[in-house]
Formats: sequence, C-alpha cells, structure tokens
Amino acid sequence: RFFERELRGAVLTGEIDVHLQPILTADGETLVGMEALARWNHSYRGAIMPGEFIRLAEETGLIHQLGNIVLQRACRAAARWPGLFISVNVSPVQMRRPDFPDVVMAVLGETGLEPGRLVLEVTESVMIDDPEKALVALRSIRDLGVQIALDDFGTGFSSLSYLRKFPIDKLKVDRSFVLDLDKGAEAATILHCVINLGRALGLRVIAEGVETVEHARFLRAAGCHEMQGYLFGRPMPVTEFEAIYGLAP
Ligand code: G
Ligand code: G
Ligand code: MN
Ligand code: NA
Repeated sequence: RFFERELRGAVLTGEIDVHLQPILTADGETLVGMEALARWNHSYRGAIMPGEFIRLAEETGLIHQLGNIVLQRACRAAARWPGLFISVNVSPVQMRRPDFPDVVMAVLGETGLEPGRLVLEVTESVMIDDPEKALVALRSIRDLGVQIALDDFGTGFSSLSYLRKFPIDKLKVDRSFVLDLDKGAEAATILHCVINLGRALGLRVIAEGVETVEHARFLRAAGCHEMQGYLFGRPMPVTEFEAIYGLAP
C-alpha cells in the first residue's frame, strides 16, 4: 500500500516528531511533567495525527522503530529538564516484544534520563491480550525504576483485579469522563468513584481532557493528583514548549 510505503520512509528518515503536552499539579499551579505525542511530519500533507498512522504502524511492525524514535526524542527532551517527568505511550505490540525492557534501558543510557522520570503509558488491552507476558514485561520495566501509567482508564474491558495484579504507579482517567461532566451528574459520580479507587490503591491519579476551569475545580476537589488538558496547554512542538516553560533552546 502507498500509505504504508510512505510511513516506512518517514520512519527511516525520521519524519516522526514528538509534541509535548504539559501536566500540572491538581491546583493547576505547578508544571510536573509532560506527555509525548507522536506526529508524522509529512512532506506535503503536513502534520499527520497518530489516529491516522499508529494502527498501520502496529499492523506492519513499524511501531517498533517508530516507538523507539518517539522514546528517544521524548527522553532527550526531558533529560535537559530537571525535575519533570516524561510520559510516553507504548503500544501493546511494543510491550509484547521480549527485548522491549532492554530497549528502554538503552534509551535511558543514551539520553542520561533518570529512570524515575520516565513514565510509560500502557492501556488495559496490554493486560488482556496476554496477562502472563504483560506481567513479566511490566515487572522488568518497573525493575529499571521506570514508572507505569494505565492510560485511558475506564474505557477498556479489564477487570478491576488487574489493578492489584499488575505493577502500576499511575491511573490516567480517560478524558471522556471529564468531558461528560458538562452533561450531567452521572459523570461526576463515576469520576468520584474512579479517583477514590485509584487513591485507595495508592496510585497517582491524573485526569485528562481538562478543558474548563469548572472541570479543574471539580477534579481537584475530588482528589485528583495531576491534570492534563487544553485548559493548561495543547500538545506543542518541543521548541515551543521550551519557550513557554522557560528552557533556553
Ligand atoms: O495526539 P493525539 O491526541 O491525536 O493522540 C491520539 C492517540 O494516539 C493518543 O491517545 C495516544 O494513545 C496515541 N498516541 C500518540 N502518540 C503515540 C505514540 O508515540 N505511540 C503510541 N503507541 N500511541 C500514541
Ligand atoms: O489516549 P491518550 O491519553 O494518549 O490521549 C492523548 C490525546 O488527548 C492527545 O491526542 C491529545 O491531543 C488529546 N487531548 C489532550 N488534552 C485534551 C483536552 O483537553 N481535550 C480533548 N478533547 N483532547 C485532549
Ligand atoms: Mn496517553
Ligand atoms: Na487517554
């Protein structure tokens, strides 16, 4: 397929970029980290969003190289930035590869990023596909000192027992719950439950999709630890992020 050949070329020539989105403390005052989000800088189509190429990358196996590029760029950017964590999305396809923890260790070595400042975001599907393998992989990653976040929490089909069984540090409450806050009281009830569940299990709870001051106020009162969303900043190029948050280029 044409699109596949183009993606292969983009991975080879490094036309894959990362954008960074700020993550703040629940009071919205302090920047604590950022999420890295992949972008394909297409020669004539401009920036292509991950929704359009991650699936293809997974189906073709290109996700391994693509994921490495994102991890490299993200860790390199974060290494220059004392104190902040960098959160990087990892596909279940990457996690399934037995050498993935070695790849992570190599990138940490090359970039000099402290392992504790790297957060790998996985989705519930990782645990469902092959729970035994996932447990081994997550433990090896954890043994490196790297943190694990469960992304899009609440949208998958995992059982709650996975939260106990798997080594997880953070819970990212899916943005759909936050955006539903505008629609009625049910979303508020669900959010209270999810946040309390995370806290009771000793996890750090992050809310995504925080778009309004009202969202932020609610989530802070409900006990969220960290927040991410358009209210605080959109995903942006690394140079722009550095300019806004005061790191010289
Ligand atoms: O940036 P945007 O909101 O369009 O991202 C859409 C989705 O694409 C995110 O929810 C995320 O799960 C996924 N995504 C973004 N960057 C990466 C990446 O580097 N690797 C993987 N596996 N998924 C990513
Ligand atoms: O699934 P994942 O958590 O990786 O998703 C991150 C995606 O969420 C990115 O594509 C980003 O563009 C998007 N996003 C980030 N903040 C907001 C927000 O406040 N509102 C909405 N609708 N999307 C957001
Ligand atoms: Mn994510
Ligand atoms: Na999400």
